[in-house]
Amino acid sequence: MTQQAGVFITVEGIEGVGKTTNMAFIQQYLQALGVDLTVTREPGGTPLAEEIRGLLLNNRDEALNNDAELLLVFAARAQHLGQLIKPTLAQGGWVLSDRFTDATYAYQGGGRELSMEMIANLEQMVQGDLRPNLTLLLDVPVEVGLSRAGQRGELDRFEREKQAFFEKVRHTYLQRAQAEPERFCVVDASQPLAAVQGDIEAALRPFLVKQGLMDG
Ligand code: Z5A
Repeated sequence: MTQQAGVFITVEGIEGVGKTTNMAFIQQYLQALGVDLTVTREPGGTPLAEEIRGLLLNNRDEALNNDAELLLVFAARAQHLGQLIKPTLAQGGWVLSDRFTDATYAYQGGGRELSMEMIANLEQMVQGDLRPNLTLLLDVPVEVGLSRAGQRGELDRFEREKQAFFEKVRHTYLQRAQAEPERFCVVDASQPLAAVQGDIEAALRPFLVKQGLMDG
């Protein structure tokens, strides 16, 4: 658990799970309770980190080396932490981020099969002891996520991966949620949107009670 003054919430899941849709719902829900909220995303969140996001997501002729991909993810994160996340938390603000380091374990560790130990070392180097206070993992079977994501326009570099890649990503996310049940809430995001949002609200409530924002 982090020692910062503010609160750090992350939303995770495979492509097409509905993160963008539900981030907006969570934002409205928290702001209605009077939370001073900063909403951000990874990779990205600052102008420079958004440039690194472009390097990670855009398709190009030269293949991106897996180690280079991992280091770019953490370079963007170091910038995001230094410029936005840490200063906001230090001032007692709340940060809601669309993805964070669980995505690195899932995509680079699970999907690309890079060493989890190497990721843990980079996590410690870049973040120190800072970890999210709450992580909402939106979970759907891979076929559902890919079919939802496939209805959008051109596919980015990750979206071009095959189903087996996303099965490993999903499996790693679920393993991490099982290993840290006090931090993670897993929501079945294959349900109709209203039911997903009902479950998100139910997952947030005990956390908000603990933060003193709601009565138990
Ligand atoms: N990445 C990485 O490799 N390592 C890292 O450390 C980090 C990231 C941090 C960018 O992420 C990429 O970066 C990501 C991993 C990698 N891979 N990809 N691709 P991203 O978060 O920007 O990209 P994304 O995963 O594709 O997210 P997205 O585009 O924002 O999709 P989404 O937020 O999960 O879904 P959505 O846009 O909200 O919903 C998709 C569609 O489904 C849309 O039409 C909705 O209306 C619909 N939808 C949503 N919920 C429902 C329900 N419940 N029922 C029916 N339809 C629904």
